Amino acid sequence: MQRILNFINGEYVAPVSNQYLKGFNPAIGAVYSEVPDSDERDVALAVKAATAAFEVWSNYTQEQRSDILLKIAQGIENRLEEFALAETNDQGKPLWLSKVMDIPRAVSNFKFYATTALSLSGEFHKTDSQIFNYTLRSPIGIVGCISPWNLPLYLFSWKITPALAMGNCVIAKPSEITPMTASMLGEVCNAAGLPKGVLNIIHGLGPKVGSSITAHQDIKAISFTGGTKTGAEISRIAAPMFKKMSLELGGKNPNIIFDDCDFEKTVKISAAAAFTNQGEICLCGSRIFIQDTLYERFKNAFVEEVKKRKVGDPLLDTSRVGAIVSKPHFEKVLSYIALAKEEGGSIILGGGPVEVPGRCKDGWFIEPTIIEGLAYDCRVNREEIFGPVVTLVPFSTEAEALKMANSTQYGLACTIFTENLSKAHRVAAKIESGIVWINCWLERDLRTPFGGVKQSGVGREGGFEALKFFTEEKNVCIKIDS
Ligand code: TXE
Repeated sequence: MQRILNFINGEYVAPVSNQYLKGFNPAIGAVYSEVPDSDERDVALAVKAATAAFEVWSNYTQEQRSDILLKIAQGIENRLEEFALAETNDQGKPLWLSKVMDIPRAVSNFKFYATTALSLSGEFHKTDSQIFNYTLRSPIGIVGCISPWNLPLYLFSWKITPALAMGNCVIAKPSEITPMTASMLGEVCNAAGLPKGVLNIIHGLGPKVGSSITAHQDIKAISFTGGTKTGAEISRIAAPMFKKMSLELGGKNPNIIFDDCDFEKTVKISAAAAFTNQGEICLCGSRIFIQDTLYERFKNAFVEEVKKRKVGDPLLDTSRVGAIVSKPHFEKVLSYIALAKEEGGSIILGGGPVEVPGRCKDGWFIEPTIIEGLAYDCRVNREEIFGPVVTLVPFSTEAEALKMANSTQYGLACTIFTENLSKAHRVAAKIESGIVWINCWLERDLRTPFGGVKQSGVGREGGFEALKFFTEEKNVCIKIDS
């Protein structure tokens, strides 16, 4: 049984409560770790450490901070296999995916912000020959970073690295469902020379210790990724305290396929967009809209392509779909498949749990599921399922596709497949989302603004956006007497 501890002031310490939550390995459906059940007392200790550290860290030069972040990146890279296995055991995703996506991206996040921070410049405006304006940018102070269970270290690092790069101290809370790799990061930070108290990692329940972070008066900004409902709860506490907030929330992303698409490529990319990471990525294309002239051909080819995505033991390289992250989420996803039948849908592939033999016989696995025959505005097509479940909906005109695609409360990402450039740009401009991929999916340039509209979030991460979020800007105007 692995006991996880909080990482406060550069040391691994037990929660003040000395109480622990059960940590599960979803592939075997069994408890394998203990997770601190922290509360506001642990937050208070972390804030004390962060306050003392801020004076030191904020006075490091940008280059000194960047050097340490680059050492942390190298430290993770040196232990990539170990981090990847820990991620898979905690989250249930295939090990090969942890190795090629999650952990390498965490390394890239540290490298990217370590280097991008070196080129963030201020502004200068010359009003006239005697009046000049320049901006000064300073760290906010102590910030809170709260991250989810689907891409644990990938998103944990995506939040803390811009904050650290700009001289802030961080109180970070990973999901209690997938705490392992965040916990391991503490020792890498110590080895890299990150001063103690700069990064504090606290584990525990969202409504308990997560809300204590949100509510703490000395924590001046909150960066959150998770469910829309949780985002609203965080806002309810933080908004009246005038805290800066970056909220990356849910999605119900449309994948719009026109009959003039590159067919083979579209089928393959649509399958990846639907089922990568068991469909547990906020950017997954879970509502597939196909032009009616292509519908039957696409449906048949898509089913055949998805059949290749074998569900299995995440430790096996042959497994394309791993375990669902938790029993409650497993049941939530199955409940939506049941709802789809009630709403008149037809299950054309999958539709239930999978018995994986051997060590995974008690694990939580669901077949990649494809549903057709649902109204575009039914609950299954409006609500975020966040699992290996997609729907197919035909459309006839571009206008109808846009109407259906834009019909949900979400607006995070969209994929469009067409070889007609004018149509691609026209549809991209009219889609209500923060991110649009044309003839591709999940191609990521970390310099680009990342985030959604409507109930998919507030603000943008990525590039200079994230660095500016974690700083305050001051304009200084000087008049020189003639
Ligand atoms: O997320 P939660 P969950 C969606 C997906 C999923 C749903 C809920 O639909 O089914 O959100 O997933 C912490 N104050 N996404 O329950 O609850 C919590 O401990 C402060 C999309 O995992 O939002 C965890 O660290 N913190 C998303 C983090 O918030 C609170 C990825 C996320 O947990 C809190 C994951 C509170 N009151 C889920 N309640 C994406 N956009 O990628 C919880 N937390």
